[in-house]
Amino acid sequence: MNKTLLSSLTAVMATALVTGCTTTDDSPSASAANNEPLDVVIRSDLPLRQLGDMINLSVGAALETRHLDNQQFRDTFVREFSQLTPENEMKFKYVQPQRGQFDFIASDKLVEFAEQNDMVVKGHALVWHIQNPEWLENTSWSKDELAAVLENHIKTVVGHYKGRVMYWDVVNEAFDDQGGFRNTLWYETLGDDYIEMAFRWAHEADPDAVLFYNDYSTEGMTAKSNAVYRHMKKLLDKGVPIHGVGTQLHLTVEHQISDVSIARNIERLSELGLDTHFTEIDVRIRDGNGDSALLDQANRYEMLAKLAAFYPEVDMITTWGVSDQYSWIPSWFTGYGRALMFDTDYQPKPAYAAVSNVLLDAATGNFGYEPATDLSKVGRFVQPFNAKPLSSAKFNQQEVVYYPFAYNQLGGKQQQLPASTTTEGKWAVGYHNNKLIGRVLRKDNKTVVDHSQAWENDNVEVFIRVGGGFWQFRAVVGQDFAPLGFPGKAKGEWNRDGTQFDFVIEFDGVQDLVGETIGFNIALSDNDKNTESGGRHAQLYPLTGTNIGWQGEEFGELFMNGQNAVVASSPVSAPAPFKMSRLNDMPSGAADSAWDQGYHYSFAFNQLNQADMSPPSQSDVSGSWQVGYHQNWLYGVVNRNDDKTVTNMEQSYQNDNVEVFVQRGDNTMTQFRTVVGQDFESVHYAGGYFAEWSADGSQLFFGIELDTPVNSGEAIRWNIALADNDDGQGRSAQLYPVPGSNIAYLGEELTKLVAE
Ligand code: 9MR
Repeated sequence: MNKTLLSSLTAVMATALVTGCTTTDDSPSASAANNEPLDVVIRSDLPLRQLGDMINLSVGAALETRHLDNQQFRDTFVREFSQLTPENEMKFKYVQPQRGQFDFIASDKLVEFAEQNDMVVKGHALVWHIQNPEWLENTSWSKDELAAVLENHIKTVVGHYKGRVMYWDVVNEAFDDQGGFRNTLWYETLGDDYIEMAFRWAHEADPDAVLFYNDYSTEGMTAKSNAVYRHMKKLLDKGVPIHGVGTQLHLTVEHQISDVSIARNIERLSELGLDTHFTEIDVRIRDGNGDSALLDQANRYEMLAKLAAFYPEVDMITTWGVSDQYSWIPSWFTGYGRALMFDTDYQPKPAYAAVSNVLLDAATGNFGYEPATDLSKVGRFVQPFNAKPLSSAKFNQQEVVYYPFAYNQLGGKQQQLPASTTTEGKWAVGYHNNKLIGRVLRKDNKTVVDHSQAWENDNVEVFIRVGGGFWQFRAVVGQDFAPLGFPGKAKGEWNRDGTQFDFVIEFDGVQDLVGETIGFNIALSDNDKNTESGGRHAQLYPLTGTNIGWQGEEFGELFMNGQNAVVASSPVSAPAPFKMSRLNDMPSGAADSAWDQGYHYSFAFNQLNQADMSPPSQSDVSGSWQVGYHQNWLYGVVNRNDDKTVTNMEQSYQNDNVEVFVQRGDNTMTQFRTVVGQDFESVHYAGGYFAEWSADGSQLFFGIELDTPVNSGEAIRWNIALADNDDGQGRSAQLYPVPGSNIAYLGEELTKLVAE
């Protein structure tokens, strides 16, 4: 490579890195939402409640009376918030501890406190399946008796606060995650009519009260939010007095929820005349995660504040607590905490700054945000791999995320992992300033390094694409990267037995990689033949594809997580999609020979372990999947290896199961679940569906009917997961074909399946 070309490549690369111009986004609004660096300096002197008042937004928090004894808590709450939700003390168990005996002592205190401090109150919650008194739970009620109990409860409580409590969560969490009615004490005896009755009785008791349905996992377009939408529409058509839907938003920092999905849900509820409230916001952080997690958290808060500021239909947002000193999170989610906007010393966190700045901009006419309206604009169908910031220029395995080598791109249609005895491995990349610092861990029963063609030897290859250029770095086992025309520095080093490879790629002309999303891929090659008698049988990548990384194609993405870093709002590289093959007939089952011709893919990423997504050992649990289509049906096969099958958990998702996520065109996403040995659970879905397991649970054959025939070349949004529970406690693994944060059930992080 000549010198001029070399320096111009450096320039291309440097510009791309410095300006972030590696993205092409035809939707400016989407990039305004996600792409600007986060501002953690609080720009306004005004507290949140005043900023909120300027745009007709109530900003509130949940609390208990005991918290008010703490001066710091009380000062912060009164200064910053204009809305109060009783976290527990208005629930059935507390206001009617004995049948017919109401106790309003605690809840009265909260309502009086709100009145003294000019706050609006949202009563929470009239009807729920949790926190009910024993007398209610332990009696077997007739339908009429239970209806009378509920009517008396609602009318007494709402009547007691008539004119003082303006908003009510009338019914809480009435749907399950699949979109069916949750089987609760209310539903068991009263059927779904209790929802309608509850709203009517609340309205009779206070015709001026604003009445809400409240639930979780309903913020975006999900099976559950579909069910809520449908049911609200049905009740409104019957004239039931419902005024809004609350969505709770108990999130984790790992969730990369898109504003687009939330926006669409707000809009469809608005078409029914319903407001949306964000009712129980918190964003929990794993203990031990560093400051960058606070910034990720601030990003989630910022997105919610933007949506609230943008939509007049969102006129109340409530955090589930005030400070990290008092929060339900640590006792409910072991190992998590720090979910709120104030820390345990009542200092505002970056999340506070993010919300304050959004409200300030909205109040002063400097608000450029507009949510994209089209889901297809979010073109990312594999989550970017995460490179975490390293505290020094040394690889530190406590600070990175491990990912598996998941697909054999040399296998043609047999893309699934070969048996673990031939080769397997995992890799992780971090960064420090301008250096990418990575490690590959490799297991291989036979090392071949003396082939005359370097690429036929056992080796590791790293592919990066930045701006206009791409580079391939190759290190044969035992050797450094072969020299190539890379305008920075690259160095690789193997340990003595070839089980560990450490590398550093240093970019010239850039100070710090933080916030960059670059094209990336990495491969582990295996040759098991004797010298010169043949080539590699496996080249394993974290992504499916056709082994054309060396031609600059089929790159994934690597995101430099860290301070102020936000993933580029549209993909910088497009990995190859998964493929479904055309079938001439409906297959007779998992053994049908038609499947031999199809694409086989791995279940490779354990989304339950966000620090090491590589799957457990193949004998513990492993599997492959494939999909074909015939006319308007999708058919699929799953091969499953599992040393222990658990199917007796009460929560069906905690059992060994397979979940399939399908979203076609403008339809909403449907999640299908089949526990090993059983048919798909029933879901709200217009078409047919079935799941059949072999007697030993090692093979699943399934079918899903679509509304119209599949067209060749058509892409559907898709995901599939294999869950494993080994000890009857909780699942140890949930394996997907792509990395992510286990939120496919929210309609998020779906991948792409293209018809051959
Ligand atoms: O934060 C509440 C916690 O103190 C209670 O112990 C718990 C009981 O289940 O309820 C918590 O609040 C819930 C709210 O009422 C409804 N949505 C989910 C909230 C978190 O579980």
